[in-house]
Amino acid sequence: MTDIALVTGASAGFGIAIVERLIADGYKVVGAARRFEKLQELAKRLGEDFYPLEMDVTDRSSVDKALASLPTSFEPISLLVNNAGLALGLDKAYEADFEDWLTMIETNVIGLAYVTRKLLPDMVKRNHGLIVNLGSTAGTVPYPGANVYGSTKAFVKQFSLNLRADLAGTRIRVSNIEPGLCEGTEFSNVRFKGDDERAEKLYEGAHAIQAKDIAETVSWIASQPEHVNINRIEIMPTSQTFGAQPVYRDL
Ligand code: 8X3
Repeated sequence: MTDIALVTGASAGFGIAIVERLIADGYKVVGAARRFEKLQELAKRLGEDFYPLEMDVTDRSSVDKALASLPTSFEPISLLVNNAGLALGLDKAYEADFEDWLTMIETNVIGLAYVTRKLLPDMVKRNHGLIVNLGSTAGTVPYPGANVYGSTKAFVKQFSLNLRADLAGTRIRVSNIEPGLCEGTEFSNVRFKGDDERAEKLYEGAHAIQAKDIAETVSWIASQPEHVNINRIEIMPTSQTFGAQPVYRDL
């Protein structure tokens, strides 16, 4: 039987690349996102192995309604890719927009937790399933301006590991992919609120990770035999490394 995947945030960047890769791997894929027109464009291109699902992960009733509306040919979900997420702003905590913080928490933390909580019981009942979360190096490495964004990704990392603890004795697997600098997505355009020039500058000469690299990683995780669980994968472009910890003297 063909396994069915659900990818959140499927209307852009990583989401599209992951959907395309999973279909190429033989999955039937439900692509969920708020922007239904974008999903419909994808559906035209991807054909009958793709099901476009209008769903806002930050709105629990939208998630309930969307999941309840899935046709039987796109159930049950065996692979959940929690890709929906965003960064907003790079301002210091004492200057950042609190609404941005709420949006990040609602999407990256509450949305991810809710979709997971909705789909997990059925996976446990069938004793079959894989959840792949999209974390970030920002969930481990602090940097100026990452304040709430990095903290939401730290949640995603620890939630992934804690799910593993709860799923002991089952065949359900959970992985967290933690990318560093990635380009070719809307990530920085969203973070910098439409300042596309600033977003573009960030990637100049950086040879950053591409969406297809992340899709490849999801595909590799999903292709592991059922006795293998990849807990975490941290991926950076070769051009990105770590810096010294600054010390400001005589403050
Ligand atoms: C994306 C990586 O460095 O912009 O999560 O936080 S970074």
